[in-house]
Amino acid sequence: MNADQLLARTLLTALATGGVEPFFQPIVSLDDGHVLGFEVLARWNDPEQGFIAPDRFIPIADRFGLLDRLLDQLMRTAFSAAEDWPHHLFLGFNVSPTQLRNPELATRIAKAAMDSSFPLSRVHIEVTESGFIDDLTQPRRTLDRLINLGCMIAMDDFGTGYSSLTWLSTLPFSKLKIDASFVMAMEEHRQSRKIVHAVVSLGHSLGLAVVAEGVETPAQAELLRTMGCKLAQGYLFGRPMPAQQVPDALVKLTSATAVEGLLVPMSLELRAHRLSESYAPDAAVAFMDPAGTVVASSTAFDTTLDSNGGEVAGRHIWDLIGVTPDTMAELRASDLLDEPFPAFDEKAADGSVEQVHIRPVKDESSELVGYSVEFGDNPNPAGMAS
Ligand code: G
Ligand code: G
Ligand code: MN
Repeated sequence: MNADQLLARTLLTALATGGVEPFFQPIVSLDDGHVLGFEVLARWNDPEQGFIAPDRFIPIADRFGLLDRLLDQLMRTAFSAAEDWPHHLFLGFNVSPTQLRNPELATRIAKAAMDSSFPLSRVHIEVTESGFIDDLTQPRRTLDRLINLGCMIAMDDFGTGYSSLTWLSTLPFSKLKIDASFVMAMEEHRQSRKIVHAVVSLGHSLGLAVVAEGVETPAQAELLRTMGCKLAQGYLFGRPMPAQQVPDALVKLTSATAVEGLLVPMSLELRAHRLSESYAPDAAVAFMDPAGTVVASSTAFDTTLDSNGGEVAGRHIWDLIGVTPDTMAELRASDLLDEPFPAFDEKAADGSVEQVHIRPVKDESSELVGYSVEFGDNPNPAGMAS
């Protein structure tokens, strides 16, 4: 018996004795960070061999025909664990293309859900386009049956397979998951950014929900949001976790501060960072959020206000220069009327008098994200054509 056969045999035993456990990774809304559901991922901790990576045992399970048992086991455990979780959450299960050829698959899934009284409308099926399949007749039939039962079908790892577009046009998907490799390369590589953007648009134009996988940084989340991507999954929001940790994670991910920490202030900071690159290095400029809190400032800005160069980020603008909290409303009004907010004079720390310009900063969809505050006489600095 070779190593693979041995592993398959150990896996078979593990499946019978509950040695393979479902882990849950949150899938969140990029609009507000709320959890919409979880992807269920198999984790195998063997008493003798320790943790065995899915990348090792999934292909073996596939080759030895054990994936249906694995799915059955994961579903039953996951449905039972999810009994007390909020009832709007979906669970997404991975199904390999070979499993779709099995005419019994839909029945087995329906039975597992019904035995646990878990609504099939909360069952999502993620199909990886991992192998070449020439005949899509039975896969299509299986997916149609699952849809009739109320399940939602997702195309997993989009962009990495052999014939993504053929699959997309032939099989009844309603969700598309962009492969993590594109998302992770997005900040570094323009090409990946363009691919992700194009895939988001493609998905939406086909009426599909689009999920970005592998989101690890707030900057990636922000980029995805500006691209119109509404759903995301990745370490930034949560790693795959055992069922016991899910209730706590739901509380954390739902609390307003967590959501802000993940998405909102970073978005302006990132924007401020980008904008500041379009200014001269010695420009005295700061960025504040729509409520008047400074989120970023240049060194020149800090020293103009305070010759010691004390940090101003985090402070209210009215504590720093001669405006009042009411100024925020005036700023909003002049923006609505499309009128520039009048420049005013401000006494600098060194005693000189300089003009201050406050201008709105907009995102790609013309939403107000904050204001720039700049010392100097330049009424129209480069890079402010936001
Ligand atoms: O966490 P991650 O290392 O779980 O998973 C690695 C790979 O294994 C991924 O491609 C994932 O889709 C796959 N995988 C994880 N769990 C399952 C499962 O239950 N069934 C199938 N078919 N694939 C799985
Ligand atoms: O192939 P599929 O998309 O089903 O697999 C999901 C895989 O991606 C799992 O192995 C999961 O552990 C992994 N994963 C999920 N989020 C992240 C992430 O933010 N970064 C990395 N590197 N992997 C992730
Ligand atoms: Mn998946």
